[in-house]
Amino acid sequence: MIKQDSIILKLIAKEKIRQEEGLELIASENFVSAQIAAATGSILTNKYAEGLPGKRYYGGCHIVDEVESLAIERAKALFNVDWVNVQPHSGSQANAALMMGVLKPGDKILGFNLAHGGHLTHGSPVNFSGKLYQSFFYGVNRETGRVEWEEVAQKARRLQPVMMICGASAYSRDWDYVRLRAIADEIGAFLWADIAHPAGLISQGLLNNPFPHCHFVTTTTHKTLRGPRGGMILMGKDFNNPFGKTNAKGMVQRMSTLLDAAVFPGTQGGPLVHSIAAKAIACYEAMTSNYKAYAIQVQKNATVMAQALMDKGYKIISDGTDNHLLLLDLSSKNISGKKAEAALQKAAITTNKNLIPFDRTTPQITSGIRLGTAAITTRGLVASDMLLVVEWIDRVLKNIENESKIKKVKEEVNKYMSHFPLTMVDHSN
Ligand code: DSN
Repeated sequence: MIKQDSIILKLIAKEKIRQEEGLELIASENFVSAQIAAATGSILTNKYAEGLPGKRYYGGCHIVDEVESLAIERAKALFNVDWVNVQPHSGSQANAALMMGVLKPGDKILGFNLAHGGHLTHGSPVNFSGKLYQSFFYGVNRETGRVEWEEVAQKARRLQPVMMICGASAYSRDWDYVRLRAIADEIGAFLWADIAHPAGLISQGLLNNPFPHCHFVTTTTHKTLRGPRGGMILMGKDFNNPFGKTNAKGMVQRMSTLLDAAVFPGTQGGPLVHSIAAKAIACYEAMTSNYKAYAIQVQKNATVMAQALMDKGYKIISDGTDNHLLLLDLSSKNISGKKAEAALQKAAITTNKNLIPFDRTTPQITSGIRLGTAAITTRGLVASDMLLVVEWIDRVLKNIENESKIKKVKEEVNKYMSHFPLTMVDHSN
């Protein structure tokens, strides 16, 4: 008989309390439904299933074939696309496979600067993407805090990258995929959108749709999409996704063979079937009216939170948000992101320190914090609650050295969140 690992079980129980009692504002986190948690913790984790449905390298895959086929079909229906690979273990793995499938080592890529809100896997020199490929970056305009498309066009013309990348981890504005595609076509580049953060909002038509314009799209499944930790690679419909100027019918199918091979055996071994099952459930949930209402509320909550912070005199990069997140610039308050994150954590408000564009500090210190509404909206908080959340943030930041005032905020947060128990989070219907 296997002895229970009481140490880890206790730690899980403690973490549950931390999640339940606190205010989760990390923009990339969310709370999954009971059925997604059950699938993630299911016996499907026991199965090896290298290959694709119907084409496996192991026996006994007939049931997991059904699981993966369902995940693929649901993801295709949710995003209205032609092709999906649901096997990437994470967003980074999806991006690694995509780049391996499309690029040769040494090819030029043009992505959004990590220091302005981009992602490590879009060419950062400390990441495989900046080591294997020649990476160049565009950023935001210093005055507007937004990506200016003409600046991107000028860079793209000068650098002639093989692939242009759009998408971000800490950028609160929408992307002009039509404009970016026109730039890509002008220089004969591929266009790739990484929608890891706003995927859930995009799936509900609340932000611009990348699929008709981008050759490739990658995403995670655990942020606004509210599924298990994991990634996917997708391609839009062939008829309006014509791969450069050739308008070649069948290109999606040809590229899909390359990309499937880039996932396995290119960059991964056996897929995580338990996670794929949970992705299937996430896509199912995301096609309900309940999820649509949730996504609308996420966006509304972020807009209200940004405005409430600005009303209290805080600077938000780009002066607002289109999506689920915002970047709070604390440079004029003389508080580092590191210090703000630590003080807020003492009040059970979880955030992450974040570089702001043109930051004068380092990624370990930073001049900002990133805030997101995906998780608190799942807990049930609505627009009027955002005023309270901002009040708490303001009180902590104004009393950053005052332990007793911060403790008082923590008590209020804990009490308030007890009305929104995690066990009540039910995404069904
Ligand atoms: N670490 C993720 C985020 O917080 O946005 C991106 O990979």
